Amino acid sequence: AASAQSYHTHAETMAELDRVVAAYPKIAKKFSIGKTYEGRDIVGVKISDNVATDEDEPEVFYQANIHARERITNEQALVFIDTLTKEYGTTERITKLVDSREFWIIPILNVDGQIYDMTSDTQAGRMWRKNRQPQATDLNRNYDYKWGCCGGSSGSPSSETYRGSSPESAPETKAVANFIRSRVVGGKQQIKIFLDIHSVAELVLWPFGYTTADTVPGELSADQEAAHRTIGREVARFNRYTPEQSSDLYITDGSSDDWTWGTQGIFSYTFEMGGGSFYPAPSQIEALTQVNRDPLLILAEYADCPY
Ligand code: 0X9
Ligand code: ZN
Repeated sequence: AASAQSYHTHAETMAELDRVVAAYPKIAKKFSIGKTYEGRDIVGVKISDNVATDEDEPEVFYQANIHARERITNEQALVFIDTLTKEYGTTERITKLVDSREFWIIPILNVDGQIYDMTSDTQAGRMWRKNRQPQATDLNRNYDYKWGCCGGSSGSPSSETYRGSSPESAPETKAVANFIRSRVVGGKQQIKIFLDIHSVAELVLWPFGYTTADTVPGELSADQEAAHRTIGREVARFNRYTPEQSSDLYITDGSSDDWTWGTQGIFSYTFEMGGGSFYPAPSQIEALTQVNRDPLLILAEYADCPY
């Protein structure tokens, strides 16, 4: 079951996804976006009514565990997948969402890093962040928008925020970007909401991270910019995280949400979950994930807002 007594290993996560798609074949289907550096599949679950058909419905994309040690984020994705499938047909709000959206949810994006972090001699984990290329790359600095332009990333492979040798030099970044680009149908991006789930600072962040400017002339309308911020502030009322533009936290270039917002026009957010450390006690999993039940539903509900 998804409400775990302990953190899911990668193998347990894959088994959980298999269980869900076997139990709910009409609304849940596995998909792979490609392979990691070490050759493992990066797997997610699509959830929708008529799940085998690409219907004309607003799409929602949630990714977790881009940073290896941020274990609670995988649990968040699994709990949400469990919620959508288990409550379909019984909770009206969820039935409506599953019927009118296509959800793409990837619980572990940084598969190699997550396995490395968890395959530790001690219970504590290795405090690993990046992927597992020989020049290990911070996937959240490797996206192809303002890459390396402005700060918060490093050109040094030993750095925790190494941006990689070029944009999308990490296979994991390239796979997810290719997948998101593939959702452009008839010239229109079908994904309307993007969320990258991190821990541990209890924040709701929105782009841009590369600049402190709160509007970017020529790229998006003032109305779009305002709606984008308003949605971020609204969901933060439910998880009680602090809402802010990501550059208010610190400058970052090449991050996931800057790319999805800046190049795809997708309303994009980053959550930093709580727990006080990268390895909160397993007994905290339920409470730490429960606070995001409404925020994850609200974001999906906004996928049809007319912007
Ligand atoms: O630095 C990061 O990648 C994120 N914090 S973490 O401690 N989880 O590593 C924050 C990223 C904030 N910036 C953007 N989302 N653009
Ligand atoms: Zn992170």
